[in-house]
Formats: sequence, C-alpha cells, structure tokens
Amino acid sequence: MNNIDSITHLRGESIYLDDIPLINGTLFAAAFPSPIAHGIIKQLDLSEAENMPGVARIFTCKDIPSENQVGGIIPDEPLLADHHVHFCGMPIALVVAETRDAARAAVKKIKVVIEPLPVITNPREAQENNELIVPPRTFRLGDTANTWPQCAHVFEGSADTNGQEHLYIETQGAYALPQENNALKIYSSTQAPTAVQRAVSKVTGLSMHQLDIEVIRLGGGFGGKEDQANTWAALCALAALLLKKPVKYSLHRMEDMAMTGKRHPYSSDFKIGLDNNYKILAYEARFFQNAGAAADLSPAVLERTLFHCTNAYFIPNVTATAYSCRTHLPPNTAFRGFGGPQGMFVIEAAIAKAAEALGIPASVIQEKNLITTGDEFPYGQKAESEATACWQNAMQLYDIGSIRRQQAAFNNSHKLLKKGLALMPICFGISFTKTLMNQARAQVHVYTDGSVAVSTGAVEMGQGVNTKMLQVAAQVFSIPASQVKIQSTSTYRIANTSPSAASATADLNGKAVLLACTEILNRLKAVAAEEWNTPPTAIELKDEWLWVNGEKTGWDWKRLVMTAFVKRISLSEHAHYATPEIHFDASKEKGHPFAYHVYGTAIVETTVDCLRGIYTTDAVKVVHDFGSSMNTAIDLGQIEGGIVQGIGWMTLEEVIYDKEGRLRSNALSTYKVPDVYSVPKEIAIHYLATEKDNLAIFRSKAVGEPPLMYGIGVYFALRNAMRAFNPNAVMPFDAPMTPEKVLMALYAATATAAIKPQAGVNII
Ligand code: LUZ
Ligand code: MOS
Repeated sequence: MNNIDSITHLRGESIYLDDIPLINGTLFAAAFPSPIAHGIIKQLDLSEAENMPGVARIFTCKDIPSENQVGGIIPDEPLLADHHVHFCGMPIALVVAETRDAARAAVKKIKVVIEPLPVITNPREAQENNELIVPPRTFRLGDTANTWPQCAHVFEGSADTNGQEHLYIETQGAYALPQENNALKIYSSTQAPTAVQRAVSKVTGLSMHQLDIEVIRLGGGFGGKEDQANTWAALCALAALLLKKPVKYSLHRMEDMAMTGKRHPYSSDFKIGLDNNYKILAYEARFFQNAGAAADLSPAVLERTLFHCTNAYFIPNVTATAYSCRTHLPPNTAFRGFGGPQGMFVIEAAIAKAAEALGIPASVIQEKNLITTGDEFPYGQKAESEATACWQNAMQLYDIGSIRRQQAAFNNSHKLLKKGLALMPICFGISFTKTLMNQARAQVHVYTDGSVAVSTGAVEMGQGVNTKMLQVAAQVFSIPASQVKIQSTSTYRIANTSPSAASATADLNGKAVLLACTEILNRLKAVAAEEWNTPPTAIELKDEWLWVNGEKTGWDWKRLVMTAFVKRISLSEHAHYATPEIHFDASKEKGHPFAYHVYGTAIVETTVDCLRGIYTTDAVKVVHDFGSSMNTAIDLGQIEGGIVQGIGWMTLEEVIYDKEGRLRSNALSTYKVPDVYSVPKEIAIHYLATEKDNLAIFRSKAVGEPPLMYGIGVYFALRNAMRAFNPNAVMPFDAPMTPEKVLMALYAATATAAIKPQAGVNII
C-alpha cells in the first residue's frame, strides 16, 4: 500500500506547522541567543530593542510565572538564561513582535555584557575535570582483566566520531493559541507531544489538562525533536499566556543550526584480544560522550552506546565504560540510532585495526564472531540471532567472491582509482531502554456511516507510521483504506505518550490500535452472532461483508455497524498496550531490555579517486531482517534513507565548533550533507523474512533506525580502498572521512618527508 500522505505531499497540500492558517492578531517570536559559550551575564540592555517598530514585548527569565526549566531527564536546563550562560546560542531573551522580520530586527538591537569563563569543548578534557552529567556506567560480561594473558593478539587504539546535524527539512517551531480559562492550544513540531506538554506545564504553571499539544505531521525529526521541541513551544506558550495573543515561532535554518544540539560526538578508546583462530576473547572500551551543556537525553543515549558496543558479535569478556561529559556546546540530543551507531563504530574500528595488523580481511574476524541464538549480550539478554542468516545470505546472494575478484582486477589495472570493500553486520535492540516508556494508547471510533477514525500517540514525521496504523485498523475490520482516517496527534485525545522514537512507534501504537479494533470487532461479532443465532466464532468479516459459517450474508459492514449502534453497543474503544517480557535492572546493568533485535548485513563497495580525495559509494547490498514487513514500500524508503543518512555522518558531515564553542558549520554552505552524488549508485535490499517476533506489529520488525548503521560500512570500505593505494596511509579512526582527510591520509607520510628539514636547514 502507498504511503497515505503521498498524494498531498506530491501536490504540496500536506499541512506542516507553517501551513496552519494564522489567527488574526498572531504575534511572532524570535530568541536572542547567547553570543558566547560560557560566562556570567553582567548587563542586559533591552531598551533599544523594545523601542523598535512592531515590538510587543521582550521576555526574560524574570517573566516566567513558574519554573525556568525545560530539562527532561535532569532539571539542569533553564528555558531562558538567568545570570549564567553555558552554551553559545542559549536563549537569553524572547522578542515578540507584529511580524517575524520586526522580531528578528529587534533581536539584533539587544545588548548584553557577559563576563567570559573558560570554555570546554572536548569531552576528554571535561571528564578529566570531573564535569560529568551523570556518574559513569559500566557494562560487564566475563572478566577481561584475566583474559588478556590468554589472547594471542591484543590491539589498542582510539576511535572518534563527530556530531551530525539533524537537518529535518522543517525547522523547529511552535504556535501557541490562548483558549478560555487560561488553557492553551499549541501546535508543535515535536516527536513528543507529552514532553512538550510537561515542559510547558512546568514553565507556565498550568496543569497538563489545560494544554492541548497537537501535531499534524513533521517535516522530519530524526531525534532532533524528541526533546528539543520543548524550548520553542514553552517560549511561545509563555508569551501567548502573558500577552493573551497567539504567538508563533518557527526557526530560521541558521537559528536552528546554532541553537539546537546534534548527534553526540564521541571520543573512545578500545582494546581487543583475539586467539589464533581470530575469535575475539576480550574487548574493553571507554566512551567519552560530548553531552554539551545540559543533560537533555544524554544519559539515555549513553546507555544505548553501551547496549550496542559489541554490535552483532558475541564476545565472552567485555568491560565497557561510558562517560557523559559536560561541555559548553548546545546540549546534544537524540539522533537516529541514539548512541548505538557511536558504539558500533568503535568495535568495527577495533576489528579493522586487528585485521590490518594481522593481514587478513576484517570480514574473517567479523564472520567468526557473529552472535548466535543463546549467546548473551553484555547486558544479560540472550540473543535470538539472525546475524549469521543475514551474513550468509548476503555472501551468497550478492556473490562476494566475484565482487572481490572484480575489485582486485580493477585495482590492478588502475593507478589512481582504487576500490574498497567492507562488510557491515548490524544488530539493534528494539524498545526504549527505559522500560516504562514502552507503553502506548490508541483511541478508535467507528462512526454510524461505517467510517473509522484512529488516534494514537504516534507522530507522523515522514516515516510512514500513519500508513501502518491505518493498515492495522483496515485489516482488523476488513474494510478498505479509504474508510479509515488517522487523526492528528493530540494530548487531549491520547495522554501520557512516549515520544515517537526508538524505532518502536509502529510497534507500540500499532499494538494499541490492534487491541482497540479487536475489542470493537468482538462486540460487532457478538451482535451478528445474536442475529444469526450462532456462536461468535462462526462470524467473519471479509472485504466489508459479513460471513456466517463460511457463507456470505446480505449484510455489509455499514449495516452491521448501524445494527450495533441501534442496539446501543459502544463503537468506540481506548486501548492500552505495554510491551510484555522486558525489564532491566540498572543497579546490576543486567536484564532483558529489548522486545527483540533487528539484524542485517551490508556489503559496501566504494571507489576512491586517490588524486583528488573524492570518492563514490558504488553499492550497498543488504540482507535485512524485516520479520514480515507489513509495508515493503515504506520499509524500503526507511532503509534507503537510513543508508544515505549514515553515509552522510560517516563521510561528509562535519559539525565544527571553534575553541570558543561557536558553531562554524552554521549553514548549508559550510555543512555538507548528502546530495544525489553521495547516494550509492546501487542499493540492493533483500528482505529476509523471519516470522518469529510476535512483539513486532504483525511480526513486521521495526525499521526506523537500524539501516543508518549500514553507512558505517562505507567508512571502512573507503579505508580499504585507500590502503590499496597506499598501504602506509596514516588513518586514525576519525569519522567523517571527508575528501580532505582522504588526501591527508594518503599523502601524510610523503608530505612530512618532503618538508622534513635537512640538517642545518631551517624551514620557516
Ligand atoms: N529515545 C529514548 C530513543 O528516549 N530512549 C531510547 O531508548 C531511544 N532509542 C532510540 C532512539 N530514541
Ligand atoms: Mo529517536 S533517535 O528520536 O528514535
């Protein structure tokens, strides 16, 4: 089935925050961001700004009626800076004016004097200064210390990954409308309506039941709107409440880039030990997460780094420690994969380092250590593994032998162009790692004309979740898609929602829809059973018709619905779903946190132009564990998009802050994102059908985040191509592998040799 949004998207008729018609009298907000990363506000002069034309009012933290706080996990994030600023871009004041341009013009007239304090941007430096957001966490399996002496080969190193800008096409924003009795309606571009509701409640002092947060859809989220939509909604709410006027703020792209956090950069150390058969016996890792200036979701992201630190491998002895390090950068946040990819990069780097030193392809080590069913993850859960199935299917289906032969022949006949290959197995746990978040609700109404409306806590952000919700309802009732409408997401209809995140939205909300629809269906069947005087088990609904004892009756769906209504049977249901079986004990760091895991293997082929440093991804050929995909078109889109986003993170996208903590890559002219040329020339996806996981909706496994991690393979394929050109290339594990870094790696040794001072010669 097609994505239900495809037609309105194509026609430009889909409604985003900025398409909502404005109410007369709407005012526009713009935040005044701290120009420096760390310091004490000595003076704030608003007078000139206040006198600018069209300015209604300028708000500071002093105007906040309740708490000046938007921190989610830890209350460490003021909405508006009090006297302390701790990142460049931190909102200090909010201008509200008659037009957007007037608000922005007034922002420029605000004057602030800030006494600067030392700025830390490096997570290792923060850790040395004991600047930690939460105490460090350690996951342990077996005993690494006593295993090193048994290892035939031990390698150590470090591996760094950079941040990543979410670059949702729709920037952050909110539109707050005062209602009677101080209630507020807020349209927000958020993945987490309840998080917005809580933050607004805290800041305004209004109870949650006075706050209707509504989301129609987002132009992308990618994790960036899991926690960081709160600020803009709370600012608009504050102004709307105090001015009694509708207030809208949708951020300019450069405001968004400068003021919001990104994927966490990590700096990590690893130590890996293997026996003579290339079995990994022990693995140690230390992760330094660059959290930025406030907790945001960093502690949860940190946890997922540990959960995924051994990727798709079984390693009997593991010690992994992770530090969430406070720096003076905008608070970093959720981003597709949520710390998992950062952990997986490090184990892949460790394997690559071992393979290079041992003179074997990394795939030899990878294959020997794939996790199998019954093996234990370092956090105690036993694997139900599809790792080997994905790997072996990929080898055979895509004929790895012939790929290797073709690449070798190419490399022999080309001097400056070199091809490289990498295999990238993935394993990603599905469920929020916080067990309590794994719950969802759905409200289903069947109207007397037979049409059906479904509300859930799921937020549509382009991932197609509404289409999947619709499929669930249509399938249970056996009615056409046109009979079902998925309503906007609203905290008035569905309360206490988890964010649309963790790849779990379709599973959690889909299961709730399934429960609600099944309940209504059972009532309808009881009505028919009474009418036909048979047990309900004899009743079936097929293609909008009622069947009794295997025979089609003269009743259609509408007649059945109307009959039930006449008999005063409820045609509405509000159902609750909580994932069974999962648990985790953080005091022991052991449990069964995930409903299931998603597996896959990608074969990645690249070509590097060793004269220019530029490269292409020739192919990403995947065998992916879909369970039993309920929508192959949507799932294919998720995989293709994930791969390209992963390639961006690993190769092009370079978030750069200077030593003063100012974002230098602050626009699309200085921050390179994947374009049509970065897309692999070939993406092949093979659907591995694995029908075991009943905790997935209709056994269709979660697909949102896992495919991003195939992109990690591109980094290692590039590395292999570079080694084909220059076996002595100097290549620290330091993603992204930009073309500049390719050139520096390929020619570093030669370049240093060329400028090495000869005895007695001074080079200035
Ligand atoms: N968000 C969250 C997530 O709050 N918890 C998670 O475990 C998670 N995982 C992936 C993406 N977002
Ligand atoms: Mo997310 S990283 O909001 O699933």
